Amino acid sequence: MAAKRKSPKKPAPKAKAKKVLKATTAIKASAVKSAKKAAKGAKIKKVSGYEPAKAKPSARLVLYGLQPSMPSGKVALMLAMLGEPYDYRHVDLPGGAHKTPDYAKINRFQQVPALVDGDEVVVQSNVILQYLAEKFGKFGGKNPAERRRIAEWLAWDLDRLTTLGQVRFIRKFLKQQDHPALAFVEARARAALEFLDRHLGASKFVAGTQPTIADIAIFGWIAVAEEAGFDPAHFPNLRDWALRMLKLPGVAHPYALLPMEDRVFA
Ligand SMILES: N[C@@H](CCC(=O)N[C@@H](CS)C(=O)NCC(=O)O)C(=O)O
Repeated sequence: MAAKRKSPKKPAPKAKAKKVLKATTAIKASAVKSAKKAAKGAKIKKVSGYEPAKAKPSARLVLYGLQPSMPSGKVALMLAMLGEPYDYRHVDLPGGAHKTPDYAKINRFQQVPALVDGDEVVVQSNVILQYLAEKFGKFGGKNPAERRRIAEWLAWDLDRLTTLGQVRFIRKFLKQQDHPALAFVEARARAALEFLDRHLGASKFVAGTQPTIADIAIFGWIAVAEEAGFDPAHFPNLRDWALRMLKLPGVAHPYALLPMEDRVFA
């Protein structure tokens, strides 16, 4: 079903601005609600080290990640939408946990996320999404043409929207507002958001009328766009899409999906 097209950059009139503000608050409120729910339902299990070589592979999925990492958040979102139980391993990136030889055995790129499924180890967030979509037969497209369309968006996400993550990294984590790369990546991220906002003015979900892993890959970046310095009020179609996403079972703000410690999601 085609949603009504809206102008992406038009300054919001007074009534509209109020709606935008409300919508943003709704996203945040939903994040808090789902964080509380997650905290109540999940059992905490302390695990030391990374256990890469198990004699008998675990029957449960194991996700290695870090809460502020949106590539990790995408996979957590997918698992939450699938309603799949999994073991979560917090990887202390600031402490250099990803640089240890044990972790390198799990992810040769020494990054988060990584997903272990028995004997299978899958890395690179969008590849993990494709793996899970195939394994569970959900959110991956119904035919080769749909799967290709979704793969195009996954490639675009990594090529263009990831620049939003680079802006966020420079501003929020490096705290370097005069970093020499900032203007370049910021212009790319803004162009990507404007493009996506125009697209979502005419499409209910990213790759068509149904939610897919294309939406799941993109959602996390949009949820933290403010942390990169982008005002959600400038992207009304994106905001409406995010609210549509939040109505789907399992969807929550990425910060609400992953804790800062190991956990068992039953
Ligand atoms: N293309 C990778 C990017 C993963 C990535 O950039 N992970 C970051 C955290 S958000 C990381 O592990 N950084 C540590 C490093 O690269 O040394 C994916 O989508 O999985």
